[in-house]
Amino acid sequence: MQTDTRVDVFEEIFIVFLALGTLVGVIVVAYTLYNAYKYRDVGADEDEDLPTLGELPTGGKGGRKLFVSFILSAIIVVSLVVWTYGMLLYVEDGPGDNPGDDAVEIDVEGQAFAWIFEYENGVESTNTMYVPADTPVWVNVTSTDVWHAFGIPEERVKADSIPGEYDLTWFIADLPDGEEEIVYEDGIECFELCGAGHSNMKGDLVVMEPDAFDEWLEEEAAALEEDEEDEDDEEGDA
Ligand SMILES: [Cu+2]
Repeated sequence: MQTDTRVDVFEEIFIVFLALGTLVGVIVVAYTLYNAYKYRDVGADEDEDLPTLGELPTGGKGGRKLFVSFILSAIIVVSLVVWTYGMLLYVEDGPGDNPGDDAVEIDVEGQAFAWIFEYENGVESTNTMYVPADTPVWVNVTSTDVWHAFGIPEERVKADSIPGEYDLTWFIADLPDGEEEIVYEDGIECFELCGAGHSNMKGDLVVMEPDAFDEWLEEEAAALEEDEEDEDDEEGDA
């Protein structure tokens, strides 16, 4: 099953609004021009029965055109609202379960002025986030000091990074055809003015093949274990 990414959803919304807006715009302008031409001033005949000042217009057919245009507009607007709301609920709730079994969870911690990422097996990375492609990635965002905002414009992701609060959101990163890995340099940014280093509070997003991601995660975990063992040894020697 092909799951929509956030990028897909927002692109779809954009295209539907653009197409409908263009269609309605073309119809309105064309109809206006048509009427402007149809009722153009061709010079009135002397004996024509012209309306006089203060005379009420007649022949409006009970406002049928007005009624039809109003109903049409209402149908378009209401359908757009309902449809967009549904799409945004999907963006809010994520694909399938929240988070599903196939998903990857990453804890994100903002701190002045860096991003710390912690993966499910305890591995951490700073300012570089590694994610598997075509997999729902759930990020749980918080902060250790002041208010930040975690954002990845490329993936249409933004979440509050606030001390004591956890903002859960998700995304699915695509890998361009034939690519095994793609790096979005400075693809991660802070979107809340948080201090002197705010504009440097950036990170890279690395999208990898799922197998490569698992491998990387295991390697990092093994390295972590070795480090800990070394530390234990040193403590033992002392
Ligand atoms: Cu910040």
